Amino acid sequence: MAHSFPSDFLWGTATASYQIEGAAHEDGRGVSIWDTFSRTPGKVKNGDTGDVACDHYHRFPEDIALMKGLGVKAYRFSIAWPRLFPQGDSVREERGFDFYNRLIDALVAAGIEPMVTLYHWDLPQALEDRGGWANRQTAYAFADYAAACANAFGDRVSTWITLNEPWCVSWLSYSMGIHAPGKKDYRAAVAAAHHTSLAHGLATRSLKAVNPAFKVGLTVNMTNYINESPGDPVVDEVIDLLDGNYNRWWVGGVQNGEYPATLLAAYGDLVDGVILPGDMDLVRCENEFLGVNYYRDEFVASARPEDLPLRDRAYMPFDQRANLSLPERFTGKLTDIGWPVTPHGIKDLVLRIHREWPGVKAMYITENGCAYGDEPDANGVVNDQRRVDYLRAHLSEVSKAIKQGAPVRGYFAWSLLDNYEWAEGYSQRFGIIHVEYATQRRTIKASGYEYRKIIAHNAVN
Ligand code: IFM
Repeated sequence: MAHSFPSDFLWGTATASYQIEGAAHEDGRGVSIWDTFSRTPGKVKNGDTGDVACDHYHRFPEDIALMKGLGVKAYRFSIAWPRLFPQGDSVREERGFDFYNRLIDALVAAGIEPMVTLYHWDLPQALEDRGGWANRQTAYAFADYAAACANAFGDRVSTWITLNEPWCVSWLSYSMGIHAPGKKDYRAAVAAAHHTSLAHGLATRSLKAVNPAFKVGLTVNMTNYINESPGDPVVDEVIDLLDGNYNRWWVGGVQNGEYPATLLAAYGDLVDGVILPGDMDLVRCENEFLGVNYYRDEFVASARPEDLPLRDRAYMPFDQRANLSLPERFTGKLTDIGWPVTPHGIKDLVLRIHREWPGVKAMYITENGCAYGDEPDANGVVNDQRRVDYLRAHLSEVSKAIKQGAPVRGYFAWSLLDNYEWAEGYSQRFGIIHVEYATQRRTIKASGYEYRKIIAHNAVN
């Protein structure tokens, strides 16, 4: 059965600056927290850094030609803040602005809509040295940076994503210590969770002050928490807190000016002096869309004594009372990074968003994809059938959700290219285009050709 899409559905691909650009020391780019973190022994697999990555800084014309060949209509990329403002202050680096001008001009010339993410994790190190996202001032610095981008690129860019995955920016980075800056500080993570919300609200206003017709949204990573131990009240309670922490904090903040009450109670006095009077009026804002990144569902089960050693993953005190996503309990397929393949989850999620936050006018799936390590065969063909299956299955579910009323307006495959997968270094490949890092040779994978077909037919046939 064909799963079709509306005629104006926006087909895109997505990347992020630190993951693909390379040229880390060129044209006056300042040091970012990922330059520092990736050089900290033990933090990133094989000590990999983004110094060269996919060398997109020099090879973007080739990458745009590849996108054009696939029939891609829009490209979601991020701007590296330290390329424009190396110290995170008001001192500009014009060569950084020149790079993004060249990139945007080339996209427009190719008939591909540029969709800009302003923050995909490469914070100027100078700002981190003053507390990073745990410091309220970073939200204001971000709003100034957003205004500078709007003034520089707003004649050609009309759709803006403020931050990518604020949950990762706060919890993965300041509490779990897995991403830069690698802190394990619960208090700092709570502060970062609020300051990223505030940054979104402030930046939305500074973008709209430049052009009220801009379309502005936040991209959140969201999931469905599946209860594996129905009847255990502790699991119900933990799921409510996890869901509040991961799914409801940012969407509820932006839409309704409210954070989940049970979560605020769990954070207790950690929010005192962080959420200031009037803040929630700044966090709540008018947005044209919500960006949704979906990869997999999560499974939560009652704690078993034999699982205890695995529970060092817990990043919040309340998380210690149940087991989250233990892969050994999942009987379905896993991708190479160990994530369950749960395509129906993308439909459940967007329908939930539509139901619970009717104020969300439109959604873009700003990321969806999977890690599989398929390499070119003797004929140079990359037959990544598992990614073909993943793509088709998820898009079929998106099509069903749209038919059931979810206002999903576009889909961005993660990722255009194999790239730097953060703490996993280059060990995980998410691209629909293979990159041989030693030569920078690009090879369209079977999934890339499948995506081209889907775009051309506007349907999964
Ligand atoms: O590679 C990342 C991306 O930067 C943010 N979202 C998830 C992707 C896969 O882990």
